[in-house]
Amino acid sequence: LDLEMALRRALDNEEFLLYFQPKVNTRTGRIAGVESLLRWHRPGYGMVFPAEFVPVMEDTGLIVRVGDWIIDAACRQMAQWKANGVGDVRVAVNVSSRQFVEGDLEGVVRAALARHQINPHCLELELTESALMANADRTVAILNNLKELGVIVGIDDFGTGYSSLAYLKRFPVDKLKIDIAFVRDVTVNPDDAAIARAIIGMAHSLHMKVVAEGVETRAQWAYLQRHHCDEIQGFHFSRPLPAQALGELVIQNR
Ligand code: G
Ligand code: G
Ligand code: MN
Ligand code: NA
Repeated sequence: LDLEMALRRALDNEEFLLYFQPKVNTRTGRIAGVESLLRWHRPGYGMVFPAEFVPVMEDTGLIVRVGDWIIDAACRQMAQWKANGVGDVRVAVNVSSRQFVEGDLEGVVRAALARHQINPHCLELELTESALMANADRTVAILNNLKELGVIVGIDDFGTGYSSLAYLKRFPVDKLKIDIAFVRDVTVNPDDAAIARAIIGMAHSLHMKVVAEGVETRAQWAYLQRHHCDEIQGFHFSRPLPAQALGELVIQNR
Protein backbone atom coordinates (compact mmCIF):
# COMPACT_ATOMS: atom_id res chain seq x y z
CA LEU A 1 0.00 0.00 0.00
CA ASP A 2 2.89 2.33 0.74
CA LEU A 3 4.22 1.34 -2.64
CA GLU A 4 0.94 2.22 -4.32
CA MET A 5 0.76 5.61 -2.59
CA ALA A 6 4.36 6.35 -3.55
CA LEU A 7 3.69 5.37 -7.15
CA ARG A 8 0.67 7.66 -7.31
CA ARG A 9 2.90 10.57 -6.32
CA ALA A 10 5.85 9.53 -8.49
CA LEU A 11 4.47 10.81 -11.77
CA ASP A 12 3.68 14.31 -10.45
CA ASN A 13 7.01 14.45 -8.62
CA GLU A 14 8.90 13.54 -11.83
CA GLU A 15 10.52 10.51 -10.24
CA PHE A 16 10.26 8.32 -13.35
CA LEU A 17 12.95 8.28 -16.01
CA LEU A 18 13.85 6.25 -19.05
CA TYR A 19 16.96 4.19 -19.73
CA PHE A 20 17.79 3.00 -23.22
CA GLN A 21 19.28 -0.27 -24.43
CA PRO A 22 20.65 -0.53 -28.00
CA LYS A 23 19.26 -2.90 -30.61
CA VAL A 24 22.07 -3.71 -33.02
CA ASN A 25 22.00 -4.71 -36.66
CA THR A 26 23.23 -8.30 -36.37
CA ARG A 27 25.29 -8.16 -39.55
CA THR A 28 26.86 -4.71 -39.33
CA GLY A 29 27.10 -4.22 -35.57
CA ARG A 30 25.60 -0.75 -35.96
CA ILE A 31 22.97 0.52 -33.54
CA ALA A 32 19.61 0.23 -35.30
CA GLY A 33 17.55 1.65 -32.46
CA VAL A 34 17.01 1.42 -28.72
CA GLU A 35 14.42 0.05 -26.30
CA SER A 36 13.29 2.46 -23.61
CA LEU A 37 13.10 0.92 -20.15
CA LEU A 38 11.35 2.55 -17.24
CA ARG A 39 13.19 3.38 -14.03
CA TRP A 40 11.89 4.89 -10.81
CA HIS A 41 14.13 7.12 -8.73
CA ARG A 42 12.26 6.58 -5.46
CA PRO A 43 13.30 9.06 -2.77
CA GLY A 44 15.03 7.24 0.08
CA TYR A 45 15.33 4.00 -1.92
CA GLY A 46 17.50 4.80 -4.94
CA MET A 47 16.84 3.34 -8.36
CA VAL A 48 13.93 0.89 -8.50
CA PHE A 49 13.53 -1.54 -11.41
CA PRO A 50 10.26 -2.22 -13.22
CA ALA A 51 9.94 -5.80 -11.97
CA GLU A 52 9.33 -4.29 -8.51
CA PHE A 53 6.62 -1.80 -9.47
CA VAL A 54 5.20 -2.38 -12.98
CA PRO A 55 3.02 -5.27 -11.70
CA VAL A 56 1.54 -2.95 -9.03
CA MET A 57 0.86 -0.30 -11.65
CA GLU A 58 -0.83 -2.97 -13.78
CA ASP A 59 -3.05 -4.06 -10.88
CA THR A 60 -4.07 -0.52 -9.95
CA GLY A 61 -4.45 0.76 -13.50
CA LEU A 62 -1.79 3.41 -12.89
CA ILE A 63 0.12 1.93 -15.82
CA VAL A 64 -2.27 3.59 -18.29
CA ARG A 65 -1.37 7.10 -17.14
CA VAL A 66 2.31 6.30 -16.70
CA GLY A 67 2.31 4.54 -20.09
CA ASP A 68 1.05 7.73 -21.71
CA TRP A 69 3.85 9.64 -19.98
CA ILE A 70 6.42 7.09 -21.24
CA ILE A 71 5.37 7.56 -24.87
CA ASP A 72 5.65 11.33 -24.54
CA ALA A 73 8.96 11.10 -22.67
CA ALA A 74 10.43 8.81 -25.35
CA CYS A 75 9.47 11.27 -28.09
CA ARG A 76 10.81 14.21 -26.07
CA GLN A 77 14.12 12.34 -25.73
CA MET A 78 14.28 11.69 -29.48
CA ALA A 79 13.88 15.44 -30.08
CA GLN A 80 16.59 16.11 -27.49
CA TRP A 81 19.08 13.74 -29.17
CA LYS A 82 18.36 15.43 -32.46
CA ALA A 83 18.97 18.87 -30.97
CA ASN A 84 22.24 17.59 -29.44
CA GLY A 85 23.58 16.34 -32.78
CA VAL A 86 23.07 12.64 -32.05
CA GLY A 87 20.56 12.46 -34.91
CA ASP A 88 17.56 10.24 -35.39
CA VAL A 89 17.39 7.37 -32.91
CA ARG A 90 14.57 4.87 -33.30
CA VAL A 91 13.03 4.24 -29.89
CA ALA A 92 10.93 1.21 -28.95
CA VAL A 93 8.45 1.73 -26.13
CA ASN A 94 6.90 -1.09 -24.09
CA VAL A 95 3.13 -0.89 -24.04
CA SER A 96 1.43 -2.76 -21.21
CA SER A 97 -1.69 -4.84 -21.81
CA ARG A 98 -3.92 -2.49 -19.87
CA GLN A 99 -2.68 0.53 -21.76
CA PHE A 100 -3.38 -1.23 -25.03
CA VAL A 101 -6.82 -2.48 -23.97
CA GLU A 102 -8.09 0.48 -21.91
CA GLY A 103 -6.08 3.45 -23.15
CA ASP A 104 -6.20 5.58 -26.28
CA LEU A 105 -2.91 4.39 -27.74
CA GLU A 106 -3.40 5.91 -31.17
CA GLY A 107 -4.38 9.29 -29.76
CA VAL A 108 -1.48 9.38 -27.33
CA VAL A 109 1.04 8.36 -30.00
CA ARG A 110 -0.31 10.88 -32.49
CA ALA A 111 -0.13 13.70 -29.93
CA ALA A 112 3.41 12.83 -28.81
CA LEU A 113 4.72 12.62 -32.39
CA ALA A 114 3.18 16.00 -33.21
CA ARG A 115 4.26 17.70 -29.99
CA HIS A 116 7.91 16.72 -30.46
CA GLN A 117 7.95 16.72 -34.28
CA ILE A 118 9.04 13.10 -34.54
CA ASN A 119 9.12 11.03 -37.72
CA PRO A 120 6.62 8.20 -37.04
CA HIS A 121 9.07 5.64 -38.46
CA CYS A 122 11.37 6.43 -35.54
CA LEU A 123 8.85 5.19 -32.99
CA GLU A 124 8.37 1.51 -32.33
CA LEU A 125 5.80 -0.05 -30.00
CA GLU A 126 6.45 -3.37 -28.24
CA LEU A 127 3.14 -5.06 -27.57
CA THR A 128 2.53 -8.31 -25.72
CA GLU A 129 0.69 -11.32 -27.03
CA SER A 130 -1.85 -11.08 -24.20
CA ALA A 131 -2.68 -7.46 -25.11
CA LEU A 132 -3.15 -8.37 -28.77
CA MET A 133 -5.31 -11.41 -28.02
CA ALA A 134 -7.68 -9.67 -25.57
CA ASN A 135 -10.02 -8.47 -28.31
CA ALA A 136 -8.86 -9.46 -31.77
CA ASP A 137 -11.24 -7.26 -33.75
CA ARG A 138 -10.33 -4.17 -31.76
CA THR A 139 -6.64 -5.12 -32.09
CA VAL A 140 -6.89 -5.21 -35.87
CA ALA A 141 -8.51 -1.76 -35.87
CA ILE A 142 -5.90 -0.25 -33.53
CA LEU A 143 -2.99 -1.81 -35.44
CA ASN A 144 -4.36 -0.57 -38.76
CA ASN A 145 -4.59 2.96 -37.34
CA LEU A 146 -1.05 2.76 -35.97
CA LYS A 147 0.23 1.43 -39.27
CA GLU A 148 -1.48 4.32 -41.06
CA LEU A 149 0.31 6.69 -38.69
CA GLY A 150 3.60 5.06 -39.74
CA VAL A 151 4.85 3.75 -36.41
CA ILE A 152 6.53 0.33 -36.19
CA VAL A 153 4.73 -2.38 -34.24
CA GLY A 154 6.44 -5.40 -32.71
CA ILE A 155 5.41 -8.32 -30.49
CA ASP A 156 7.51 -8.58 -27.32
CA ASP A 157 8.49 -11.85 -25.61
CA PHE A 158 7.29 -13.75 -28.66
CA GLY A 159 6.67 -17.43 -28.10
CA THR A 160 5.87 -17.23 -24.38
CA GLY A 161 2.25 -16.09 -24.56
CA TYR A 162 -0.67 -17.87 -26.06
CA SER A 163 -1.09 -16.11 -29.37
CA SER A 164 -2.56 -18.10 -32.18
CA LEU A 165 -0.43 -18.21 -35.29
CA ALA A 166 -3.56 -17.50 -37.31
CA TYR A 167 -3.56 -14.00 -35.83
CA LEU A 168 -0.06 -13.27 -37.06
CA LYS A 169 -1.64 -13.22 -40.48
CA ARG A 170 -4.51 -10.95 -39.42
CA PHE A 171 -2.49 -8.50 -37.31
CA PRO A 172 -0.38 -6.03 -39.30
CA VAL A 173 2.78 -6.47 -37.22
CA ASP A 174 6.28 -5.45 -38.40
CA LYS A 175 8.53 -7.29 -35.94
CA LEU A 176 8.83 -10.21 -33.56
CA LYS A 177 11.09 -10.21 -30.52
CA ILE A 178 12.39 -13.67 -29.61
CA ASP A 179 12.05 -14.09 -25.87
CA ILE A 180 15.20 -14.43 -23.76
CA ALA A 181 13.96 -17.89 -22.70
CA PHE A 182 14.89 -19.21 -26.18
CA VAL A 183 18.05 -17.11 -26.54
CA ARG A 184 19.74 -18.02 -23.26
CA ASP A 185 20.73 -21.56 -24.35
CA VAL A 186 20.44 -21.11 -28.09
CA THR A 187 24.00 -22.34 -28.69
CA VAL A 188 23.75 -25.43 -26.47
CA ASN A 189 20.10 -26.54 -26.44
CA PRO A 190 18.91 -27.96 -29.78
CA ASP A 191 15.23 -27.36 -28.88
CA ASP A 192 15.76 -23.67 -28.10
CA ALA A 193 17.82 -23.35 -31.27
CA ALA A 194 15.06 -24.97 -33.31
CA ILE A 195 12.45 -22.61 -31.85
CA ALA A 196 14.61 -19.56 -32.51
CA ARG A 197 15.20 -20.64 -36.12
CA ALA A 198 11.50 -21.38 -36.57
CA ILE A 199 10.52 -17.91 -35.32
CA ILE A 200 13.05 -16.29 -37.64
CA GLY A 201 11.88 -18.33 -40.62
CA MET A 202 8.22 -17.72 -39.97
CA ALA A 203 8.73 -13.99 -39.40
CA HIS A 204 10.68 -13.60 -42.63
CA SER A 205 8.10 -15.60 -44.59
CA LEU A 206 5.48 -13.13 -43.31
CA HIS A 207 7.74 -10.15 -44.18
CA MET A 208 8.46 -9.32 -40.56
CA LYS A 209 11.81 -8.46 -38.97
CA VAL A 210 13.17 -10.37 -35.99
CA VAL A 211 15.05 -9.13 -32.94
CA ALA A 212 16.54 -11.41 -30.26
CA GLU A 213 16.69 -10.16 -26.67
CA GLY A 214 19.05 -11.14 -23.87
CA VAL A 215 22.10 -11.73 -26.05
CA GLU A 216 24.96 -11.99 -23.57
CA THR A 217 27.70 -13.79 -25.49
CA ARG A 218 29.65 -13.58 -28.73
CA ALA A 219 28.54 -17.17 -29.48
CA GLN A 220 24.82 -16.32 -29.22
CA TRP A 221 25.34 -13.33 -31.51
CA ALA A 222 27.24 -15.48 -34.04
CA TYR A 223 24.52 -18.14 -34.02
CA LEU A 224 21.76 -15.59 -34.52
CA GLN A 225 23.76 -13.90 -37.28
CA ARG A 226 24.27 -17.23 -39.04
CA HIS A 227 20.52 -17.78 -38.93
CA HIS A 228 19.66 -14.32 -40.24
CA CYS A 229 18.16 -12.74 -37.14
CA ASP A 230 17.92 -9.04 -38.07
CA GLU A 231 18.73 -7.38 -34.76
CA ILE A 232 20.17 -8.39 -31.40
CA GLN A 233 19.77 -6.74 -28.01
CA GLY A 234 21.52 -7.63 -24.78
CA PHE A 235 24.31 -7.13 -22.30
CA HIS A 236 26.92 -8.43 -24.76
CA PHE A 237 26.63 -5.17 -26.69
CA SER A 238 25.37 -2.86 -23.97
CA ARG A 239 23.34 -2.66 -20.79
CA PRO A 240 20.49 -0.15 -20.64
CA LEU A 241 22.03 3.35 -20.38
CA PRO A 242 20.92 6.83 -19.32
CA ALA A 243 20.00 9.14 -22.21
CA GLN A 244 23.28 11.07 -22.27
CA ALA A 245 25.46 7.94 -22.29
CA LEU A 246 23.29 6.35 -24.98
CA GLY A 247 23.72 9.44 -27.16
CA GLU A 248 27.49 9.24 -26.79
CA LEU A 249 27.46 5.53 -27.66
CA VAL A 250 25.42 6.21 -30.81
CA ILE A 251 27.91 8.86 -31.97
CA GLN A 252 30.86 6.55 -31.22
CA ASN A 253 29.17 3.64 -33.04
CA ARG A 254 28.51 5.53 -36.28
O1 G B 1 14.52 -3.03 -17.31
P1 G B 1 14.09 -4.38 -16.71
O2 G B 1 14.90 -5.53 -17.19
O3 G B 1 14.13 -4.38 -15.22
O4 G B 1 12.54 -4.60 -17.16
C1 G B 1 11.85 -5.67 -16.67
C2 G B 1 10.48 -5.75 -17.28
O5 G B 1 9.77 -4.51 -17.11
C3 G B 1 10.50 -6.05 -18.78
O6 G B 1 9.61 -7.10 -19.04
C4 G B 1 10.02 -4.82 -19.40
O7 G B 1 9.23 -5.09 -20.53
C5 G B 1 9.19 -4.13 -18.32
N1 G B 1 9.29 -2.71 -18.57
C6 G B 1 10.40 -1.97 -18.63
N2 G B 1 10.13 -0.71 -19.00
C7 G B 1 8.79 -0.67 -19.22
C8 G B 1 7.91 0.34 -19.66
O8 G B 1 8.31 1.46 -19.97
N3 G B 1 6.58 0.03 -19.74
C9 G B 1 6.11 -1.21 -19.43
N4 G B 1 4.81 -1.43 -19.54
N5 G B 1 6.93 -2.20 -19.04
C10 G B 1 8.25 -1.93 -18.94
O1 G C 1 10.39 -7.86 -21.73
P1 G C 1 11.29 -6.80 -22.25
O2 G C 1 11.88 -7.14 -23.57
O3 G C 1 10.67 -5.44 -22.29
O4 G C 1 12.46 -6.76 -21.23
C1 G C 1 13.67 -6.23 -21.50
C2 G C 1 14.46 -6.52 -20.26
O5 G C 1 15.47 -7.46 -20.51
C3 G C 1 15.10 -5.28 -19.75
O6 G C 1 14.66 -5.08 -18.45
C4 G C 1 16.56 -5.57 -19.77
O7 G C 1 17.22 -5.08 -18.61
C5 G C 1 16.63 -7.08 -19.81
N1 G C 1 17.81 -7.48 -20.54
C6 G C 1 18.32 -6.85 -21.59
N2 G C 1 19.42 -7.46 -22.05
C7 G C 1 19.60 -8.52 -21.26
C8 G C 1 20.58 -9.56 -21.24
O8 G C 1 21.51 -9.62 -22.03
N3 G C 1 20.43 -10.50 -20.27
C9 G C 1 19.41 -10.48 -19.38
N4 G C 1 19.38 -11.45 -18.47
N5 G C 1 18.47 -9.53 -19.37
C10 G C 1 18.56 -8.55 -20.29
MN1 MN D 1 10.33 -5.01 -24.38
NA1 NA E 1 10.91 -8.99 -23.94
